Amino acid sequence: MNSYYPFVNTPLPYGYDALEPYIDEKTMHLHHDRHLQTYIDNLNGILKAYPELQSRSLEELLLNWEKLPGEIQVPVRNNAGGVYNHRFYFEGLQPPKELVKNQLYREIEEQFQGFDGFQKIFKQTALSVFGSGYAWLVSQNGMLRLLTSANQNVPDLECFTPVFTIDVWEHAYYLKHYNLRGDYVEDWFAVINWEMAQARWKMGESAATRSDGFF
Ligand code: MN3
Repeated sequence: MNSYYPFVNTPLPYGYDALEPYIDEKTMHLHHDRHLQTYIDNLNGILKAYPELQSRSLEELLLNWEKLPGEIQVPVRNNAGGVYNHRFYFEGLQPPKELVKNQLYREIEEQFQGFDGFQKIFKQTALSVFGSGYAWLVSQNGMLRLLTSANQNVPDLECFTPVFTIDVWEHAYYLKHYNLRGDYVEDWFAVINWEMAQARWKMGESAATRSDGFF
């Protein structure tokens, strides 16, 4: 996965149909090849006119968007966010397989009074996103927390380490689940990549930092 301009749409780490029957092939095609591609194209289009920003990583752009030239602050936030969030979402999934209860899974059980309790509260969180956005499991100083973000906003990467996320924009589920976001959330639980989630959780303490010398 490349993190610098020009950004390219790296292939999914599994087949488009690999998440069936939970997330359908057509949705994955449209979601990766069209929706994510559009954010990548838009971000490259913006940065084309700002060569001084082309050496900045995706994370740096997101952490420092308020220091960017005024006219591109919101477009960079939206489009770099769209790239980051979609990559994070897609890479956090895997074909359905038997659940291995790893350390992260057990930590969730402990911090949320059981896995069923966690699923319930995560689903409520995902349902609470008004309109389009994401629900996240993040860690902060060893504590797991649930967050939501609107549109293509990214959680504050300086404070939180994202562990996994669900895209609850309608384009992520409408073809299969219609308006039933809750059913999509339940299906999504079957395709979480627990090893990836655990690796992200463990990387937590090497969190990104805002750079004072951005300009
Ligand atoms: Mn999406």
